[in-house]
Parts: sequence; C-alpha cells; structure tokens
Amino acid sequence: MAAYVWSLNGQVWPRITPLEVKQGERVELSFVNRTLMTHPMHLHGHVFQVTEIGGVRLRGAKRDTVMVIPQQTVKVEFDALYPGYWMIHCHLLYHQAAGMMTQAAGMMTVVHYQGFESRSYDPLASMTEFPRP
Ligand SMILES: [Cu+2]
Repeated sequence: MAAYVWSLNGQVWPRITPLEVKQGERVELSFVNRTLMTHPMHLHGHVFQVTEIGGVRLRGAKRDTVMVIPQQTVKVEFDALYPGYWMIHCHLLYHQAAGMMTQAAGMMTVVHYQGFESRSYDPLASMTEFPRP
C-alpha cells in the first residue's frame, strides 16, 4: 500500500519554498483542497478572515483555523503585521507530519516576511534523523 504524502503547493515539509509577504500588506490565501479528506488549515501568529467558501464571497468569521472540505476552495485574508517566519499547516497531526516516518513530512510550510532574517530558521533541522538532500 502506498504511503500517504500530503503537500502544500506541491511541496512537502521541510523541502518548501516560503510564502513571501510584505509587512503591512493584506494577504489572501487560497486553500484548494484537491483531496478526498477534510483539512483544518491553521496559520500561526495571525488572525485571518474567511472571505470565500466554494466560490461564494462572504465576510466570514475571524479565526486562525478553517476547515476545508474535499474538492472545496476556501479563501482567507490577513494583515501582515507581525514580521517573522510563521508556520501554516494542516492541523491534523498525521497530515502535517505523516512523512516524518517516510522522509516526506507533509502539509506544512511557512509564511515569511520579506527582509526578516533569523539564523535559527532551518526547516531541514526537523529531519535530523534522515539524510539531507
Ligand atoms: Cu489535513
């Protein structure tokens, strides 16, 4: 049986390309669920507003996690006010970390504020028990 590997933008943690944002801008994220499972998508350090569900625009709830059902697109917006690296991931631990057992970690990436530097940012450090690429 093939192992599950969930990805964001076709990439699996920790081999990801950060989502770049600029401090002060309003950022839209589109969660496009092409799978047959529901994913509770969670952004650290921010509150976002749900602005579209299944093609219907709305002024939705403000929250940090939103359920994205199979074959659905949910859009959210947040104000980029807190410089740093911030995790964004599926809150089902098995989806987020599924690949920790299979050398492909899964549904997690980061939002990165342009110009913010941190020597401690090293996604590959989470894979210490596996060979680096
Ligand atoms: Cu998930």
